[in-house]
Amino acid sequence: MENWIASEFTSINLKDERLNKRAKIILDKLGHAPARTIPQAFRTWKDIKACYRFFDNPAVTDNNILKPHMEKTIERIKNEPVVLLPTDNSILDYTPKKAMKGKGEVCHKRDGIFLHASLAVTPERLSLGVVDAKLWIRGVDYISQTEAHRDDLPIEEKESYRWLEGYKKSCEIARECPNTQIIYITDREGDIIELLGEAIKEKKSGKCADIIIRSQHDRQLDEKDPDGTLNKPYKKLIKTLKNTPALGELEFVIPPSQGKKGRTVKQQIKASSFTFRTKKYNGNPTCKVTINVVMAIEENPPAGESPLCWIFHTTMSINTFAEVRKVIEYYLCRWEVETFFKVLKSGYKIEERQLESTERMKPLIALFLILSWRIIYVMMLGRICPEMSSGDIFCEAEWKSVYKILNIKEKIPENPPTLNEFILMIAQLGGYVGGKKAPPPGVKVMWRGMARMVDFAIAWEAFGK
Ligand SMILES: [Mn+2]
Repeated sequence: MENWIASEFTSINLKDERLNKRAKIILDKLGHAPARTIPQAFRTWKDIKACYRFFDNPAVTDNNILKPHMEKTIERIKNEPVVLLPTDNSILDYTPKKAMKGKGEVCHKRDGIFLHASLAVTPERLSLGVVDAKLWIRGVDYISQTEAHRDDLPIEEKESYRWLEGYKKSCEIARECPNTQIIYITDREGDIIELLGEAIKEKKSGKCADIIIRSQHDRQLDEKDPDGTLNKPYKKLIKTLKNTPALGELEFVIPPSQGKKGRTVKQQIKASSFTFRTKKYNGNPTCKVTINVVMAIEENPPAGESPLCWIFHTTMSINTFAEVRKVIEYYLCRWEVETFFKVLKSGYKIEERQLESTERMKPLIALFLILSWRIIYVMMLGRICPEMSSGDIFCEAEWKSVYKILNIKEKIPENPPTLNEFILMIAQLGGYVGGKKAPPPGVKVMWRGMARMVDFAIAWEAFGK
């Protein structure tokens, strides 16, 4: 078994020592076989049956599986001065799995499970682990409700409450890690007035998580508009922000994609504090929320291009250009949670897997969340700590077998290669063609390479060195 699994699962408690042991074996086996089904991964009928029985056990829940990993993640967070918690929602579509019980609607005519997860990431984009993961199924009454009815529900009963729960969890982590600044990050879906209000309230009461939320709504400000009309007497956020003087400029290059040429983008950076007037705030009419807002806007896009514009709500300070730039840079790390979902779906093929019911799927998905994190973690660690020894991350059978396969005529060195060298070797096994100008290996070659590495390591252990 790989070392990291034993250490990641030290505190696992499924109320039965045999189940604890089985959890480690299953994680190890599944990790070895990114695209293989359970029967392919376990080979013998006895092991396959033991695996299915494991997921049948009521003590085996997604929360119990994730708990030890989350505890380890908290330990890793404590060593960092700043940790970002990008959060997102993802659809696990099980429509073709007709026999799977307990599914719910995920979008029009499709059914499956929703996953709402927060990943812990450093500003250098090293992913530390999963700190929050909710696997949930939409109730049947949702479909019969009208949109107006859903709008009127108290926030606790809305589906969007998950974004608020994620923030509350981030605050708990912030209090558990007193020396780390924790920042909760969401895309436009998190632009919910109750969430902004909650973050402001928490900020006043002491140690909590900060937020960076991409804005979705052109909110009404608590300022009379001299050009306003009887129906629209108040100023609006976007127009007012546009008229704010710029603090500075950001320049970057967007690479070409989907038939579009790449181009250089110049954005003006603006920031100010605003008070929003809200129509509804958890049942209270016209409540006011004051929060910092950052805008990055392309004022002169090339002809035919629509201007690139981002607006963020944040509790972080925005007094200087450097501080504002940090808000934008941190937001861009949100991409890591997308990568994480990509590994889960394309790498570990989570939507192609099937157990009897969604209740049994949940702990299986939880195991794959841990494995998906691991791939991203190792890949980024190689970029951030290139000189670290690969022996700290990989076992002897792994690094030695890979070295030998790629350098068939050479003698295996006494000391393991550096992590960076070794990651390039794994990537090579996954089909990566390096070279001076090549970008560093991505997740796809990594999961392919790691799957092959594990097979070599097994052979290495079995057939001698
Ligand atoms: Mn989203």
